Amino acid sequence: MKMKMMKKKSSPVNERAAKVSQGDNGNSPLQRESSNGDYRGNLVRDLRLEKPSFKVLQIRDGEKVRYEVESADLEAPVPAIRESKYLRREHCIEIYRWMLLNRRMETALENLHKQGKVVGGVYFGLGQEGCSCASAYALGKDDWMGPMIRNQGALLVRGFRAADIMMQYMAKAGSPTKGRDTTSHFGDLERRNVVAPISMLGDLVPVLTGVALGARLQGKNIAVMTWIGDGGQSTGVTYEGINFASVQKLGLVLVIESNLWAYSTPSDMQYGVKDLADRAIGYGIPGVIVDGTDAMQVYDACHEACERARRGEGATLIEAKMMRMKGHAIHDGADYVPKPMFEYWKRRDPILRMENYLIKEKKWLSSADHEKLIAEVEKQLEAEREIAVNSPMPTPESAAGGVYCDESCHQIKPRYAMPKDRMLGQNEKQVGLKQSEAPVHFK
Ligand SMILES: Cc1ncc(C[n+]2csc(CCOP(=O)(O)OP(=O)(O)O)c2C)c(N)n1
Ligand SMILES: [Mg+2]
Repeated sequence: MKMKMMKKKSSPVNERAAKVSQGDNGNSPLQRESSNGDYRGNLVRDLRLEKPSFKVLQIRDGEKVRYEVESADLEAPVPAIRESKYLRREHCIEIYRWMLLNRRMETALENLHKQGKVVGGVYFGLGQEGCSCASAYALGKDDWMGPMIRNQGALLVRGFRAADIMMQYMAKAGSPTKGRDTTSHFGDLERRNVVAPISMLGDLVPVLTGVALGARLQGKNIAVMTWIGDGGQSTGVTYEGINFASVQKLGLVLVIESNLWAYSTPSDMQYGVKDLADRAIGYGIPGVIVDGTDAMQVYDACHEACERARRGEGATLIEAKMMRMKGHAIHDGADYVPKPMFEYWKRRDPILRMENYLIKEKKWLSSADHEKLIAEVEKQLEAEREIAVNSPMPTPESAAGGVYCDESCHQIKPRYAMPKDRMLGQNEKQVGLKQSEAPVHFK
C-alpha cells in the first residue's frame, strides 16, 4: 500500500537532497551482487530482512521549514529477528538484559533531570539500545572501544555501573571524572580499555586506529570499536582514520549509527550515497548493512568484524540502520520529525523485538522468567540510583586537582608485551627499549 503523507500544495525543496533512503536496492538480503561480478559488489553485505525506503521532504512555508515523509513501507509488518550464527540462549538473554538496563537507566536519568538533579543535558539512545549493547558485547577482554554519546549501553556492557553514569550526569565527586564533566566524557584506560568520547565528531576514529596500531607494535592484533552518527561520518577526520586503518590493516570496527537524523537534518541532506556502508568500497574495506533494531544482526556483524580484526586482516565498516527515537538531547522535543516515522520505528522497538523473540519465537524465556528478569533489573537500577543520588558533590578544595592526573598518569605502559617493532624490520629478538628510546620510531 502506498502511503502519501505530503500535502498536495507543498513544494519540496531540493527533492534529491532531501531524500532519506534506507537502501531498498532490490538486492539479495545476504550478499549484494555486483552487476559485472567485480569486487565492488562483494565488499558490501546486507544482513537486513527488510529494506524500508523513505523520502523525507523539506517543505518551506514562507520563513518556516518543516519535513514530511513519503513512503510505501510505513505500514509494513515487522520482520522476524535474524537468527544469530554465534549466540546461544544465555548470551541472547544477557544482551536483552543489558538493553533493558540501558533503557531504564536513561528513563531514570530523564526523571533525575526533571527533578533538577542533573547538571546540564541528557543524551538518549532510545531505539538504539540493541545496537549499542550488542556491538559492545562482541568485544573481547583485550579489545578497546571509544563510545559516543548514545552508547551508554556499551558502557554498561563494558563494566561501568549505572551509578557511574548517573553520578557523571549529576557531577558527583564519585563520578568517573570526579564532577569535572557532565554527560559522558569519560573512559578507563587502565581496566576496561575504554577511550573517552571526543566531542569533535569523527576524531575518535583515528584515535582508536592509533590504539590498534599501538597494540600491533606491541605484537598483538586487537579489535578497536567506535561508533559514529550518519552526520558525524561526513567529517574529514573520519575518512583519514578509516583510510589509515585500511592501509595498515588495523582492526578498526566502525559502527555507523545511521539513525536518519543529525540534530534536525535528515540524513540525505548531508550525504549523497545511498547506503553509508557503500563508502567501505572507497576505503577498500568490507562494509556490512544491518538492521540496528535487530540486536542479533548487529552482534553477528560486529563479531565477524572483531574476529577479522584479531586475525590482523583489517577494518570493517558496519552501517546500522535505525531511528533516533528522541530529539538530539533532552532539550530537543524533535517536533520537526514527521510523526509517521516515529510510529513506524516504534513498532520496531529493539527491546520489544527482542522480548518477542525470546518469549514467543524461541520460548527461551517464560513469562514468569521475564517478569523476574525485569524485576531484577529494576531492583539493581533502583539501588544504583540511590547510590548516585546520595553520593556527595565535589568539595570546593578538590577543584584544583586533576580530572585524570595523578602522580603516575603520564607513564605509558605497554599493555600486551614489550614492543617488537616487527613492522620496522628490526631484529626480532630485541625486546624492550633503551632508556632513551621512545616506544615507537617511524624511521
Ligand atoms: C566536527 C563537529 N561538527 C559539529 C558538531 C556539533 N554536533 C554535535 S552532535 C551533532 C549531530 C550529530 O548527528 P549524528 O552524527 O547523526 O549523530 P546522532 O546525534 O544522530 O547520534 C552535531 C552537528 C560536533 N560536535 N563536531
Ligand atoms: Mg544521526
